[in-house]
Amino acid sequence: MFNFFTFFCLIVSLSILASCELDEFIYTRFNEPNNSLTLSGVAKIGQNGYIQLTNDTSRLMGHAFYSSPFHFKNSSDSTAFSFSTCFALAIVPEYPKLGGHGLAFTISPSKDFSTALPSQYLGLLNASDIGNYSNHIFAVEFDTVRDFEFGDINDNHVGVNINSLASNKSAAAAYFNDDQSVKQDLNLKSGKVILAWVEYDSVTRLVNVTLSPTSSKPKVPLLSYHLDLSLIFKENMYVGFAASTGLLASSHYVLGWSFKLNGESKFLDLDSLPSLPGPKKKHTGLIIVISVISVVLALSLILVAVYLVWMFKNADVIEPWELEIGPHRYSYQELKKATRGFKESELLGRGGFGKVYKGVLRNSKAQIAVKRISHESKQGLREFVSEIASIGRLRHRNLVQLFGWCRRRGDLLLVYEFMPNGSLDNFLFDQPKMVLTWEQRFKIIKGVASGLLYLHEGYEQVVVHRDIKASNVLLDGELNGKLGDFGLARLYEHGSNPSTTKVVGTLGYLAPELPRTGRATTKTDVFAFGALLLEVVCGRRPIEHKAGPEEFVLMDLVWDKWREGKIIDVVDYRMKGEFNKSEVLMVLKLGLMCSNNKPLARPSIRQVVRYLEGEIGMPEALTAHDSDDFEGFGFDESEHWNSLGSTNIFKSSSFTCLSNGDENSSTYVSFSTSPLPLLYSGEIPRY
Ligand SMILES: *[C@@H]1O[C@H](CO)[C@@H](O)[C@H](O)[C@H]1NC(C)=O
Ligand SMILES: *[C@@H]1O[C@H](CO)[C@@H](O)[C@H](O)[C@H]1NC(C)=O
Ligand SMILES: *[C@@H]1O[C@H](CO)[C@@H](O)[C@H](O)[C@H]1NC(C)=O
Ligand SMILES: *[C@@H]1O[C@H](CO)[C@@H](O)[C@H](O)[C@H]1NC(C)=O
Ligand SMILES: *[C@@H]1O[C@H](CO)[C@@H](O)[C@H](O)[C@H]1NC(C)=O
Ligand SMILES: *[C@@H]1O[C@H](CO)[C@@H](O)[C@H](O)[C@H]1NC(C)=O
Ligand SMILES: *[C@@H]1O[C@H](CO)[C@@H](O)[C@H](O)[C@H]1NC(C)=O
Ligand SMILES: *[C@@H]1O[C@H](CO)[C@@H](O)[C@H](O)[C@H]1NC(C)=O
Ligand SMILES: *[C@@H]1O[C@H](CO)[C@@H](O)[C@H](O)[C@H]1NC(C)=O
Ligand SMILES: CC(=O)N[C@H]1CO[C@H](CO)[C@@H](O)[C@@H]1O
Repeated sequence: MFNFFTFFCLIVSLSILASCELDEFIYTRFNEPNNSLTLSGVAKIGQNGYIQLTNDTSRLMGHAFYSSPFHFKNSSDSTAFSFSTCFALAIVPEYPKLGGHGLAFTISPSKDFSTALPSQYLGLLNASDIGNYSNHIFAVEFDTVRDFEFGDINDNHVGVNINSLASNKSAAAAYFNDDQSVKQDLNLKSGKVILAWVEYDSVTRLVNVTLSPTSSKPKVPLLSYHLDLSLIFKENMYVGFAASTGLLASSHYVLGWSFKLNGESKFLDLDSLPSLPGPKKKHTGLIIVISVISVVLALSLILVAVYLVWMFKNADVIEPWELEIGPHRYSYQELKKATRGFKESELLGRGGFGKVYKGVLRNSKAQIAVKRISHESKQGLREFVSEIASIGRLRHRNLVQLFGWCRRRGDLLLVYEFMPNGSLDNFLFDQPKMVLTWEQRFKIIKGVASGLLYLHEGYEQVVVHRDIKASNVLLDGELNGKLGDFGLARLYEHGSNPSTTKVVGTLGYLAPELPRTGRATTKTDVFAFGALLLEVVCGRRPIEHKAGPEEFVLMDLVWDKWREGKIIDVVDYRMKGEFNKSEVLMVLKLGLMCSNNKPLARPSIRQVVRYLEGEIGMPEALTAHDSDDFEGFGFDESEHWNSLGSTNIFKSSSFTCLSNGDENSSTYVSFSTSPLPLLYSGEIPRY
C-alpha cells in the first residue's frame, strides 16, 4: 500500500516536472523585463522592442540567446527531437547594396561566444575551431558577403551550416510564390523585414528553410537538407542568433521569434511586430531658435560655399558607378589622416607600382598599408576600378587582403591588410632581419603555394599573379607567408597605352618563353615560384650582381651543384646545417622542376602543393636543364637571345627594360608589341 502510494506520488511529480519543462515560446516584442534572453557582444534591445544584434560599425558581433537550454534529445534513445521556429529579421546595410556580414539562427551547446570572431565567422566560430566536430553547432546563415574561403555561392544567400561556416547546403535568397510556384528573388540586405522558418523533422530527418516577405508561409521551402541532427546535438542546447560585421557593416535586427520543440511554432504576424528605427527625426524648435539658426546658417552657407569650391578643386568626386563596385571606397581625407598626410616616416617601402605607407584608421584603430599608385590616363579608369573590385573579391589566408581603395585625380590608393613583419626578402638576403629556421621557411613556402593555387584554380576565373618574388611575399605576425600585389600587373595594363608597354615581371623570375610570347600564364607563375623556392632555401637572390660569373644566376648554380651531386652546398649557410635534409632536397628539386625551360614540363601549382604536402612523392630523375633545348618555340635564337639558359637577358629590339628605382631586385621588364629601339636603364646585369 505504502509502496503503491510512493509510486503514485513519483508518477504525479514526474509528470508535473515533465509538463513544466519548457518546450516553446513566442516573442512579438523583446522589451519585457521577463524576456529570458541573454545578450552578448553589442546586441541590445531597441526601444520599439526589437533586438539589434549589431549596428553598422565595422567588426562587431552580437548574440541573443534564449537564457535556458532546451532538451533537444530523447533521453531514452538519444534521437534529436523535431523542432520548428519562425523569426522576423531585417538587415539594414551601411551602404545600399553592400552588406556585412550576416546573421545566423544558431543551436549551440553554449551561449558563450567570447572566443568567436566577427566578419566572415559571423560571431560563431574562430579560425582554429572551424569545422571541428566537437563544436556541436547547427546554424542557418543569412549571409550578405561572398566568402570564397567558405565556398559561398553569392552575397545574398541562405545556408545550412554544421560546425563550420562552409555551408553544407545553400541557396540564393528567394521564396516560392504559392499561386504560381514561381521562385521570386529576395534581397536579404534590402532593409525590409523578412520572415524565416527553420523546421526539422526527426522522422524524415529533413531540415527545411523557408523565407517570405509577407506573413503567410510559402508551401514550398527554399531549401531542404537531409541531415540527422542526433549526431550533432548534445542533450541540452541553446537557441538564438549571432551576427557580425566586417569591413562592410549592416545593422542586423530580429523583430519577433517563436519556437517549439516537437510541434509547429506559433504564427508571427508581421503587422504586430515592432517597427524598425526610422531615419533620424528632425528637430522641432521654437521659431526664435529657428530664426537665430537661419542667421547662423546664412553665415555658414558662405563658408560652406567656399569650402565646397575648395572640395571640388581638391577632393575626389564620387561618380555613381563607383558606389556600385565591390570593396570599400575610402575617402581621401580618411586615408590622409590614417597615414599622417603620407609622411615619409610612415613609408613602408617602394614597390613596383608605387610607394607603400603604414596607416591607422581613425575609427576602428585598424592598422593598414596604403599603396599609392599614380595613374596618368583618365581613360580606362572605370575598367581600372572594376579590376580593383575583382581583386578585392579574392580572399584567402595566404593572400594579402585588399580592404578598399580610393581615387583622387591621378592617384589611386589601395588599402591593404597590414603585415607586421614586412616582406620576405628582408629575411633572406644580405643582412637579414632574423635568420629564418627551416620550419619557418617551409611554412612560408607552403603558404605561398596554397595562395597561388587559389589564384590559379580557386577563383571564378584564373588569376595569373605575374610578379611572384620574395619582395611580394609578406609575412604576418606569426610569419605566415602571404602573396601581395596580385592582379596589379593586369590592373596596370588598363591604365597604360596597350601599344607601348606592359609590365610583366621582374628579371630573374621571368620564364624564358615570356619575352617571346609576351603572355603571362599560370606556367610563367610556376617558373617564378620555382625561382622563389630556390631563393628561400639558398638565401640568395635569383641573380646575384656581386657574385662571380659562375654563381651569377642562382638557378644555374643549383643545377651545376645538382649535377655534381653536391646540392646540399647551396643551402643557406645561415641555417648552420639545422634543417630536415629530405625536405630541403624536395624543395630544391621542386624548384628545379618549376624552372624548367619548357612550360609543359613544369608541374602545375596543384601538383606543387601536393608535393609540398607530401601527398605524392617526387620523381627520382629530373629532366635535364638544357640551355639549348629551345626548339618548339619557333624563334630565332641567335638574333633574339643571349644566354638562353635560365637567365632571360635579351638584346632584342622588341624589349625594353625599365627600372622602378629599386636597384637591387625589382628591375621590371616590359615588352612592346611594336619594335622599339634598344633601351636599357637601371641595373641590368653586365657580362
Ligand atoms: C512576461 O510577462 C508578461 C506579463 O507581465 C506576459 O504576458 C508574458 O507572457 C511574459 N513573457 C514571457 C516570455 O514569459
Ligand atoms: C555601434 O555599437 C558600438 C558598440 O556598442 C558603439 O561603440 C558604436 O558607437 C555604435 N555605432 C553607431 C553608429 O551607433
Ligand atoms: C523517446 O523514445 C522512446 C523510445 O523510442 C519513445 O517511446 C518515446 O515516446 C520518446 N519520447 C518522446 C518524448 O518522444
Ligand atoms: C577558438 O574557440 C575555441 C572554443 O570555441 C577556443 O577554445 C579557442 O581558444 C579559440 N581560439 C582562438 C585563437 O581564439
Ligand atoms: C577539436 O576541438 C577539440 C576540443 O576543443 C580539440 O581537442 C581537437 O584537437 C580539435 N580538433 C581539431 C581537428 O582541431
Ligand atoms: C556537412 O555536414 C557534415 C556533418 O554532418 C560535415 O562533417 C561535413 O564536413 C559537411 N560538409 C560540408 C561540405 O560542409
Ligand atoms: C520539408 O519540405 C518537404 C518538401 O517540400 C516536405 O515534404 C516536408 O514535409 C517538409 N518538412 C517539414 C518538417 O516541414
Ligand atoms: C623530415 O621531413 C619528412 C617529410 O616531411 C618527415 O617525414 C621526417 O620525419 C622529417 N625528419 C625529421 C628528422 O624531422
Ligand atoms: C641594395 O643592396 C645593397 C647591399 O647589397 C644595399 O646597401 C642597398 O641599400 C640596397 N638598395 C636598395 C634600394 O634596397
Ligand atoms: C623578426 C620580426 O620582426 N619579428 C616580428 C614579427 O611580428 C611579430 C608581431 O608583430 C613581432 O612580435 C616579431 O618581433
